[in-house]
Amino acid sequence: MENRIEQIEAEALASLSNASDMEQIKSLSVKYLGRKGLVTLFLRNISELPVEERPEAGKQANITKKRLEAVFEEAAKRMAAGLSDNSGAIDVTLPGRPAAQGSLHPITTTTRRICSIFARMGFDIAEGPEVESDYYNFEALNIPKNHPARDMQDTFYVSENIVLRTHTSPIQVHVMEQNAPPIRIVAPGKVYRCDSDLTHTPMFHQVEGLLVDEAVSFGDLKGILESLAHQIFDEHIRLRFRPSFFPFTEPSAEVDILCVMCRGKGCKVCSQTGWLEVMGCGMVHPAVFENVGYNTRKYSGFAFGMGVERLAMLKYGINDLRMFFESDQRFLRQF
Ligand code: 2NL
Repeated sequence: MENRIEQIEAEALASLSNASDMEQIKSLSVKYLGRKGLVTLFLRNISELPVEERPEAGKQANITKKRLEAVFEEAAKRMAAGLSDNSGAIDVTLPGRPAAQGSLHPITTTTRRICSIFARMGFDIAEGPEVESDYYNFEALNIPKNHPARDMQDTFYVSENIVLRTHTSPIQVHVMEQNAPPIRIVAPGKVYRCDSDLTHTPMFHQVEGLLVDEAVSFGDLKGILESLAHQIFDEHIRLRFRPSFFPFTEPSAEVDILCVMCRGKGCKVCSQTGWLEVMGCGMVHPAVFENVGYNTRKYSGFAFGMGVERLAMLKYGINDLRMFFESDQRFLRQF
């Protein structure tokens, strides 16, 4: 008779392992554990067994009943949770969950593009800290103590002598301090200005460049920047150099490109001028060279700086700076 209850249990477990929906689990539960179920009937009929067999048979049947109750409950739970394979194994034939594909931020793409264009022209990529001393951010670059760029309204001060860099130029000062000419570097990175409105964000991205060697001319600078503009926009794009002022370059110039929207006819994007300002540049001021210990009679150099957000907006036709900072999937997915 002990064999009979073992038989019932084995049969119940085998049937359960083939059950493929909740309906089947429930009907098996009724078949074995219900009021007229096989286990229930077995227990009820124990009184008909020979007296000496009853205690052992009762004990066995109760163990089986408990075990089956637990197994049925677990199977029902797993089925309800959508784990249809109630044997506990993983169904390797199920298709995998699709992995969402990310994409690079347009600022990253644009920065990398600019850097790779310069890398092909023989420039190294240099990086540096975003928190800088007043000396590297201003003093070494010939920005005097009373210069408007140092005002509290433009610069985030960490303490009296420590600032969030307002440009990536300090990277180049570090490189010049530690290396003799010739120098050919581009310095990409985040920069910070205490400024926030429709066209300014407190953090934005810059790429600056520096080339120092013997007999470097403004003509070299023009050639390099023209090549850059041709590669970023197109080979027919025209450049215009307008005289300007930066404390760290002399002479200095602002670089315009022919408006990429209207090709010079005049439109909303270029404020009817036909030109777009895209960067600043110039020949490195001798005072900067003196600060890093370079011989100003032997060496000359040029430097330039551009805002990555502005270039990316022109390149991709984005008309709202804030799009770059909102992490909106519908915007980012397009790149
Ligand atoms: C702009 C203008 C510029 C520089 C950056 C530079 C760096 C060193 C020495 C001299 Cl170490 N100059 N950088 C020069 C001219 C212009 O940036 O409009 N940036 C967004």
